[in-house]
Amino acid sequence: DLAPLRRALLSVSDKTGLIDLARALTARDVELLSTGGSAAALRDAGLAVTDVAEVTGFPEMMDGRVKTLHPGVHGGLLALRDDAAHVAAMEEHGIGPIDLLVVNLYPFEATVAKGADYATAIENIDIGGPAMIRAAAKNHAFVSVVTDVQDYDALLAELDANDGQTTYAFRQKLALTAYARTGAYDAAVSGWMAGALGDTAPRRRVFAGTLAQTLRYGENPHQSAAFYTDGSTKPGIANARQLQGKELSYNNINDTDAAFELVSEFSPEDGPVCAIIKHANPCGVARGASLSEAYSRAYDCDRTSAFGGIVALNQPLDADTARAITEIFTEVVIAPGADDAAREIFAAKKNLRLLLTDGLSDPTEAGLAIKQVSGGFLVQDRDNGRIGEWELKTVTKRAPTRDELRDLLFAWTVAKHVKSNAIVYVKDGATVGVGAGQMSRVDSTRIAARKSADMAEALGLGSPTTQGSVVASDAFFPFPDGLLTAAEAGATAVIQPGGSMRDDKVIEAADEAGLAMVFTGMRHFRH
Ligand code: 93A
Repeated sequence: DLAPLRRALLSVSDKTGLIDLARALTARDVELLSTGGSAAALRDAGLAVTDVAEVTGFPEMMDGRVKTLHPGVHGGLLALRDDAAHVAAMEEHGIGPIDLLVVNLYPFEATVAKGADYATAIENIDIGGPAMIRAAAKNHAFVSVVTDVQDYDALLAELDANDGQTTYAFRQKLALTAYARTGAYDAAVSGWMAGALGDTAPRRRVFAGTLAQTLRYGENPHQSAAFYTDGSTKPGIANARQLQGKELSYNNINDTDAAFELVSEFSPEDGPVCAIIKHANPCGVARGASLSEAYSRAYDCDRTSAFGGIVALNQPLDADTARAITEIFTEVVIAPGADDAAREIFAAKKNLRLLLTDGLSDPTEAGLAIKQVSGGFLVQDRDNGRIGEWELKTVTKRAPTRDELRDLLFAWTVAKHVKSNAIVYVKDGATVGVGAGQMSRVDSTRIAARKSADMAEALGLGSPTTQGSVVASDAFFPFPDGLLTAAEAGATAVIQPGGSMRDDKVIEAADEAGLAMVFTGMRHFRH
């Protein structure tokens, strides 16, 4: 057991809670050491404080770049109190022990998030803070280190419960938090530099995020879970404002992200688009003359699956659309905005979650996709590939008509967001059949067509909705069978990457069936 805390060093950029904490420490006869701005704040509050400059014998210098980097500080943090030689060194050099370190770092992440210029970002890289945090955390056998304003209360409660000291277990936890903080901090610096230099190669990146939210549970109730943000300030799930409804679950976050990333492929200038997502796959995506029409056409693709789904819109939610959405059970709606009338309609549905993003995400933006495997991470560039109409290669005798071409590109864009093997039938700017996540491409083709036929029957239509549709495949058809299944279902045109060993056979089959087929030369696997 350690003697009660006697000496603390407080050096914080975020002064939240500082005075209350310092007061509570003073009341316990803890001597306060502090750096420039923190010391001034403490003095303003009438508290007694010793300047670190007095401890180091040096003034803070070089615009504050060198304040605490001195044996007078680091010796006091690192000395082993039960080691005679360490204690002798402290005495010889006039170094007093520091029992508690309270530091929060220069706000590097917030500074770069605000779009600071290069020099400002560099100036906001904290050096002395992380050095002290790492020193104190290493010496957690004797020293408590607090790096999070949220932990001030817990620290005081711990002191109350343990005669003015912390327990070893508590200090261990603080040390763990401290190293997580300095690790994330340097990761943020490295990530910012990668962006600033335009060098986002996965091999030079480290990954660390900031804990944004502890989730009630993970994918299943027996899995604990949390949400970490990477510091991005762009529109998207991490920065969406939730206006109403219960807290998002792990699956909600995953599905809502999938929905929003998909709908963000469609610029608002190209007209309203709605995507409905279940289990991270779209069960309906459609354009409409109005937003509510886009919603109802997306809904008509697969009404059964849309129940309890996630709805994403590429334009602000309006009253008509809000009314249509509230007719069935929906988990989450995400949109760039919502007008007052729409908000009012939603307000009556307390459980419906509404998220606003103030914009769409940029599908062409570079980024990283990270996946965990046993014992490691797989890292790749985000799939920001897009195909323009001019890049398509017609490989059949018949070229697609204008209408077919428009639908082919729509189907291709949707297929990019469907788990492989992905097959997407589209007619008049609306999906009419989606086949997702099958181990065989021909199965995806069949399932999508069958679901479409079921839907046509439910809607009381005479013929399957795939009649006169076009079809997209996220990867090449290895054999003609999948393509012929689509032709049988009534598809008239096909978009796929091409590149199979048997492309000639597949093209021959397409010609025989009177299909128009274009190759993209780009694949969109999504596993
Ligand atoms: O520029 S620094 O890296 N050099 C230092 O020696 C140093 N020591 C503490 N920044 C340093 N700090 C940081 O100053 C702390 O991490 C904290 O964020 C900030 C507190 O400064 P002030 O008390 O003057 O507001």
